[in-house]
Amino acid sequence: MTTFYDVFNGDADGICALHQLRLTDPRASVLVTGAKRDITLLDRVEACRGDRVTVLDISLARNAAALERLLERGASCRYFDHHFAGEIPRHPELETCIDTASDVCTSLLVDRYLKGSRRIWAVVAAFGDNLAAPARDAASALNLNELQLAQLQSLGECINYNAYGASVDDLMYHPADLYESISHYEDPFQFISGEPIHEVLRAARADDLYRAGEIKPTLATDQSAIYVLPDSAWSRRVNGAFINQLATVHPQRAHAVLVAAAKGYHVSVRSPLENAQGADALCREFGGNGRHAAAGIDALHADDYERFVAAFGNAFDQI
Ligand SMILES: [Mn+2]
Repeated sequence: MTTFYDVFNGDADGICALHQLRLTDPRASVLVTGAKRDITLLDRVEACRGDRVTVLDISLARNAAALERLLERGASCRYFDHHFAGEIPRHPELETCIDTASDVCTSLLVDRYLKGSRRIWAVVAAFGDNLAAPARDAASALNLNELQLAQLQSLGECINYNAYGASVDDLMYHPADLYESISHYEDPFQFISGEPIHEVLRAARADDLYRAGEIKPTLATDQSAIYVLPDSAWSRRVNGAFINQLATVHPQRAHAVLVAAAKGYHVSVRSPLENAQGADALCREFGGNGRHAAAGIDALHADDYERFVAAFGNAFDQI
């Protein structure tokens, strides 16, 4: 008996990528997901010969050992992602669709793979990943009006907001449950009106953004700004939405949002939207990872704070 495993990032991009695939090819599957920062998800999969594993929106570089183990056991794997991959292994049972360009997300790669058949969910995901221009490009063939586009943008942002937290305990909905609710809807507008989820998340996100908006930057120039949020659940939930909002309001500026934690900080970095480069290289210097446009550091030690501030300035203030 073949068991199907669907392994996906718990954010809008991961959920919408899976939704597109399963609308096209419905399967009962084992769902493996978590908070956005739970990216070593392949470790949790116990697949063996004949099983089929689909992996969505988690870095291959961070899952390479687990992937190799699954392939050695005889499972076949399909891998869609837009994060830094490192060396991509070659194996007859591995199919990869990996593109780290700054204007794609995993759901747009799945859209390409499915030749646009579930395009509207890729639009939701691209908005969720703060890729508004690619989202609008992808939507251009769908004949949507501005109000509909705004609803899809809000849905993407809300699903994305739900994925932020130190662990799934911080989240309003477990991403597997959220996917399950969405999986019943081919039409995102029917999901918005048929379930309370969008409204619950929209209100919570607005509250959290209001609190974040009260915080003054620790450092701000024309080219970069750093914000430090307190050690609290609302900070951990909102930091992604907050940094995406900052990036949109100041497209020429790079941003870092630090959330205080027990021994230091959780860090999110966005390159300037108008020059989406540098975030990943900066974060890798401090043990983090990500994409050219958006990257992060799970645990920046408090002692490294000054060094990080200097490196952030070097990366973005002299372009
Ligand atoms: Mn993504």
